[in-house]
Amino acid sequence: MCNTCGCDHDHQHDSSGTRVVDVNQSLLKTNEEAAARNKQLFDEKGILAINLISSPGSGKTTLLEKTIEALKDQVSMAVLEGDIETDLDAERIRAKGVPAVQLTTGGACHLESALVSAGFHNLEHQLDGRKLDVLFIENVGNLVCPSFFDLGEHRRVVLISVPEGHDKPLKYPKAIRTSQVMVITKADLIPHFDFSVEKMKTDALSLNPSLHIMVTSAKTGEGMEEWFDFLQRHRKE
Ligand SMILES: Nc1nc2c(ncn2[C@@H]2O[C@H](COP(=O)(O)OP(=O)(O)O)[C@@H](O)[C@H]2O)c(=O)[nH]1
Ligand SMILES: [Mg+2]
Repeated sequence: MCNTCGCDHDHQHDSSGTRVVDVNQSLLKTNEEAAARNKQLFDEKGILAINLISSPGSGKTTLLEKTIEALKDQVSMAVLEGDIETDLDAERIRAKGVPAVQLTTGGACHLESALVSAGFHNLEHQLDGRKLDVLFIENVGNLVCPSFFDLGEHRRVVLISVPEGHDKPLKYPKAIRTSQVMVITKADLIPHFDFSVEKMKTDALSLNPSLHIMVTSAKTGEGMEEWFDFLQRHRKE
């Protein structure tokens, strides 16, 4: 119940008495409805949709490049690339021989379901009827905003790289709580940082006990098999 206006909703008012969170709630509700439609479409088409979230530079695009190299002959993949500007990441994916559509948010720090829907329809034209097994959605580099927006994905994967520090799960709890998988990336750099894998795992599991945690290095290949197995096990038949 709101103490300011006495209505049943749990919202806040600014200094002029105007309700401030209703707009956000309505935006989130609109997004959730579009996310449900996305998910239904992905289900109908037998596509496993994966939403990758992380800070800029944690290694999302690199993980996708390595995944494509390893699984291209067995798994049909495509990528929706979210960025504020440029189509540099989509170009990196296309260079590996996989269709990619760039979603530029024009300043927004996260992707929303309506943009994903538009991007997916664009992608379908490129696929020309070809069945897709896995759709990766690389979110805008940001560990905060993307956690609030369901895109209709089946699995949300949060990446945190070794140079970012092992304290990040506690500092960005929403990203950890809303993800099913956490990939610790750049494990090859552990010797160069004061980084405790155990501390990071313990903190992350304290926020989300069912989180599946992997430790990987795209550079050395460490842990990559576990990631590939995960994708193979969860793709739809
Ligand atoms: N040492 C090391 N560097 C990596 C690894 N994965 C990615 N990088 C580097 O991290 C930088 C950012 O990677 P990128 O995939 O573009 O991150 P994104 O912004 O999350 O998509 C690039 O210079 C990559 O070469 C890794 O496993 N080990
Ligand atoms: Mg990227």
